[in-house]
Amino acid sequence: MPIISPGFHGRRPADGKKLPPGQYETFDFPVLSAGPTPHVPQETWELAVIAEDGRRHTWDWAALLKLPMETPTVDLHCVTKWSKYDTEWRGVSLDVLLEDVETAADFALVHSYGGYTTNLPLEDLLDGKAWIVHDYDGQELAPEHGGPARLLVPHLYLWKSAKWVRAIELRLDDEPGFWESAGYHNYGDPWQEQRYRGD
Ligand SMILES: Nc1nc2c(c(=O)[nH]1)N[C@H]1C(S)=C(S)[C@@H](COP(=O)(O)O)O[C@H]1N2
Ligand SMILES: [Mo]
Repeated sequence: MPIISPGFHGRRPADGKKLPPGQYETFDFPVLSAGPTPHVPQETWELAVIAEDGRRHTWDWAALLKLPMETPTVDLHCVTKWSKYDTEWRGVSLDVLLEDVETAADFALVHSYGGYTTNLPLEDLLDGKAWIVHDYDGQELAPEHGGPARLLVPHLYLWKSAKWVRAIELRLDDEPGFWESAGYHNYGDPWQEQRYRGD
């Protein structure tokens, strides 16, 4: 029997950071989409934040670009076990988009062009933990990776980072999204290895 010490998860990324349990490091950028890539021109793109009372706050492409931008460098962890370290993005913090939204909601259901959805607690979108990004590695975000814009929530498994994001619905109750309804974990913390329901 091979001797493997507890907590050994294979190679460590070069900068000495740990990998979450069960993950391996990859250097390419796999594409994982549940359906075809929707074509969303910047000219017709719109992002809506919809409060629980139905009030909509919307941004078109020009309005998005006028907001203060951040350049997060983050690690990505996909439930299919690849992790990609030190990815560089450019986009708007959800703190900025939610600043003027009056809400008593505890949950968010994120909607994408093409019909994909994913849910998470609203607090996981706040306090510098999530962005709407439109630029990856110094280039406009490619359509297969979610361009024109995607949600980026790097502290949760990557299925929560909805590509082609269209709306963030704020809710008083928690409504499971696409993968969450199909048996994935409702929360999806990679450090707790919350891959599937019951983990
Ligand atoms: N709209 C949409 N967003 C999505 C998905 C999808 O199928 N549709 N797949 C999710 C999953 S499971 C993963 S792992 C990541 C993959 O992002 P990537 O293709 O840029 O690597 O996007 C997430 N966001
Ligand atoms: Mo995924």
